[in-house]
Amino acid sequence: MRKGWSQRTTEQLLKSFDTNGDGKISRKELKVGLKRLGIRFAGFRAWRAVRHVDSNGDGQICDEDIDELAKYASRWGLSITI
Ligand SMILES: [Ca+2]
Ligand SMILES: [Ca+2]
Repeated sequence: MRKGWSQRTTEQLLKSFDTNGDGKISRKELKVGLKRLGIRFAGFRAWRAVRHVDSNGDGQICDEDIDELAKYASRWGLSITI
């Protein structure tokens, strides 16, 4: 885990991936967001992440899942530049 990593900032970053503004992050939105950050294997990571954190199985990351996603995202070494 990197120094200076803050879960709340990560959550805000992840929420900014919600491009259609429905309050949930779809697998596609996550993929696009990760790509934008220059994360490699964005599609694969997005797929794994949604499978891992999606609690109700609708394929979308909603508010209650985003906490888990932020924890999960720390594995990617997300560096926060917002
Ligand atoms: Ca969305
Ligand atoms: Ca869900």
